Amino acid sequence: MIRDLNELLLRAKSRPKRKMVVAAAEDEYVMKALLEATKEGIVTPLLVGDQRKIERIAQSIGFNLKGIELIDNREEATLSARIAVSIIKSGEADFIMKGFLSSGNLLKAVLDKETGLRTGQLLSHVAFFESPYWHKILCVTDAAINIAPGLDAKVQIIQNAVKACRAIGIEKSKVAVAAAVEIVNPKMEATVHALQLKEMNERGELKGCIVDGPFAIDIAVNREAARHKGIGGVVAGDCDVILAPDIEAGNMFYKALIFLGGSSTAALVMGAAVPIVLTSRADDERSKLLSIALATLID
Ligand code: COD
Repeated sequence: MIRDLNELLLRAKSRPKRKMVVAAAEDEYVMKALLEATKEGIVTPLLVGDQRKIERIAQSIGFNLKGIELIDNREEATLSARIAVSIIKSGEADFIMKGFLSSGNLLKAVLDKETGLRTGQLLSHVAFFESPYWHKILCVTDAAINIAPGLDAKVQIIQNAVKACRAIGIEKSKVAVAAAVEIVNPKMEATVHALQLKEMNERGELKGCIVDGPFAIDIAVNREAARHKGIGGVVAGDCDVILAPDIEAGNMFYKALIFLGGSSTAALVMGAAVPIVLTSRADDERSKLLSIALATLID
C-alpha cells in the first residue's frame, strides 16, 4: 500500500526512462518540473513551443537544453498541442504534458476525431492525494474534465481510476461513490447513481474494484463516522477512490485538500491513447514532478 507520493518517483526511477512531449513548453513552472524530472532520470523530454521563450526560461532556471529535442512553433499554442498529439500518434513519445495553454485547447487536440488520440473510452481526470489525515494514497475523480457525468460516464470514470490505481499497485480498489447523504433520495441524482453503480459492481459489470455508496464524505473517509451511522462494508472509512458527483464537487474537494487539508497531489488524464499530464495553477512544483512520475507508471 502506498502512503507517500514520493513512492511514485521511486517506482518511476526503477523503470526504463519514458519519452514525454510537452505541448507549449514555454511555461516556467512546467520547465522547472521538467528540469527535476530529467535530473531524476525518469523522462526524456521533447519540447514543442516557442523556442525563444523556452530558451529564455531555460536560461533563467539553469536548465541546459543541450541534447534536448525542441520543435519550434511561434504560432498559436493550439498548434503546439496538435504537433504534440501528432508526435504521440507517430509513436515518437510515450505521453503528453500540458504547457502554456488552456486544458480545453489541449483536450480538443486530443479529442479531434481524425488526428486525435481517442480510444473510444471517456477521458477523465484522476488525482492521487497524500493527506496528513489519511493512512494511504487517496484517489479523487473527476475533478477537471467531465462536467456533469451521467451513469455511463461514471462507469468509465471508475474504470479509468481503477486502471490508474492498478498501475500503482492497488489491485482491487475500494470505490466510494460520494453524495451528500447515505440514503438514496430520488431528488439527489448522485445517490441514485451510487446505488446503480454498486449494483452493477455486485453483478460483475464493473470489475477490478469494490463499489459502495452513496456515502457522505465523512462516511467515505472516517471509519468512526461510518460505525456511528451504522454503515458497514469494506469501503466505508477505508476507500481508495472517491467518485465525485460532478466537476464542481470534485474540483472543490481537490482544491480544499490542497489549500485547507495540507495535501500533495499527483494527477493525470486517463482514457486517451496515452496518459496526459494536465496540472493546474493550484499544483506546486512537487505535484507537477509527481504527476510526471505517475504518468511513467501507466502502461
Ligand atoms: N472523453 C471522450 N470524449 C469526449 C469527452 C471526454 N471526456 N468530452 C467530449 N468528448 C467528445 C464528444 O463525444 C464529442 O465527440 C467531442 O468530444 C466534442 O464534445 P463537446 O462539444 O461536448 O466537448 P468540447 O470540445 O466542447 O469540450 C470537451 C471538454 C473536455 C473541453 C469539456 O468537457 C470541458 O470544458 N470540460 C471542463 C474543463 C474545465 O474547465 N476544467 C476545469 C478544471 S481544470
